Order: sequence, then C-alpha cells, then structure tokens
Amino acid sequence: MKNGNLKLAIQKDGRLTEDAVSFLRSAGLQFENYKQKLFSSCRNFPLEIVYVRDDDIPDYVESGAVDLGIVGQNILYESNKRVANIVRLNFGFCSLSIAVPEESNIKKIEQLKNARIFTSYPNSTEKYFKKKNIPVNIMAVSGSVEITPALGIADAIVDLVATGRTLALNNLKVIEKIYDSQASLIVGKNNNLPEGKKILMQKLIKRFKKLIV
Ligand code: PRT
Ligand code: ZN
Repeated sequence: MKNGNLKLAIQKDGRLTEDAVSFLRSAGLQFENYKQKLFSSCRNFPLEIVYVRDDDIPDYVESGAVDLGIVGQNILYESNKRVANIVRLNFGFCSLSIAVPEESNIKKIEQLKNARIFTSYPNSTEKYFKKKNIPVNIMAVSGSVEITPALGIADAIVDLVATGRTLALNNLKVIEKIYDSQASLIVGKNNNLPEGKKILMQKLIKRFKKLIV
C-alpha cells in the first residue's frame, strides 16, 4: 500500500460488496479481483481499496485509518461515529423495523410498554423508544434475531427488512419503521489531510457524485 494514496474501505464479503465494487468500477476505477485480497491498488488512480467487516468501517473512517468508506447508513446510525455522510449511493436499500408475531395483538408501539425486544441494533432501538417515551427491555443479540419470538424470549424484534421474506418465513409482521437505510459514502469529519490528498479526495468525490442521479 502506497503512503500518499487515498484509502477507501468497503465491505469484504457481504450484501454490499458486489454493488460497491460495481459502483467503483462504474466510476472508471480499475482494480483487480478482490475475493482473496485484503486490499487492491487502483491502476489508474492513487487509491487503495481496503476490504473489511462493515461494522468496522465507521471507526476506521473516524480515526483516519482510511479516508473514505462505503457502508449502510444503519451501521452509521448504530455506531454514533463522527463521520460525514456525504453521498447516498442508491443501493443496499433496507429499513430498520419493529416486528411482532403475526398472531400478536400488538398493533401500535404504545402497546410495547415494558415488552422484551431483541435486536442487533440496541443503540438505534433505545434511542427510538426513549424519544417516544415508551419504556422497553432491550436485549442485544448478534444475529438470527427473527428466531427469538418463537423461542418465547421476545415480544417483538427490531431488525433490518428488505423484501420482508425473512419476517414472513418466521411468522412475523412489521408494525412500525424506525428508519430507512441505503449504502452511503462517508468521510472523516476532522481530517487534517495533507493538501495533495485533499485535492485527490475532492476529485474522487466529484466523480462519484456524477454517477448518482
Ligand atoms: O461480515 P460483515 O459484518 O461485513 O457483514 P454482515 O453480515 O454484518 O452484513 P450483511 O452483509 O448481511 O449486510 C451488509 C449491509 O447490507 C447491511 O448493513 C445493510 O446496510 C444492507 N442490507 C440491505 C441488509 C439487508 N438489505 C437485509 N435484508 N442487511 C441485512 N439484511 C438481512 C436482515 O438482517 C434480515 O436477516 O436480511 C434479512 C431480511 O431480508 P429480507 O429481504 O428477507 O427482508
Ligand atoms: Zn457486520
């Protein structure tokens, strides 16, 4: 990795990887196959593309370990990192939603008072219910949130929903949306970037913005 080059982090292997790679390629950036790599150097721009877990991207951008990142806004909202969300990229659409079992009598969030809510998004969930002034018991799990109502440990869940298929498969229904999300280009806020890098960054962002209609 070259020192003076910009660094951009994308998800290594997940739902956003393919679209992020296509997006970068459609911006004219040339780089080789990413599958087994931890990073790729662009052939026609002073840029390193770094492949990491999506959850780590806001942190790397905030700390300046990388200059830019492509990540779901959901990860950004959940992490509370000080980064600037500069371009929405029109892929990775989903929403963070509250769901209950299909046979449940719960129709409104007010009925969730003192309910047990399982989620992988405890910060977003807490913020939402605090704002609504509804006391709830939030339990954080790292995955397979949809199974917790069937296990009898959750009255409701808060999870990402795209097509709604996963909820339907697990006999769950959405009663409310907390926020919409899509992939987004982020940059650090208090970057003391050297002048050369600043110019490169502006050039790159301008190129990205042209692709978004
Ligand atoms: O390994 P790493 O930590 O990098 O990846 P990950 O497993 O944490 O994330 P990954 O690859 O699943 O998702 C990456 C990003 O894609 C998320 O942070 C979102 O910004 C975006 N995204 C878009 C989604 C979905 N759609 C989505 N449907 N992320 C997750 N889901 C899951 C959801 O959690 C649920 O289990 O898909 C299921 C629901 O999908 P539907 O279509 O059945 O509604
Ligand atoms: Zn993740």
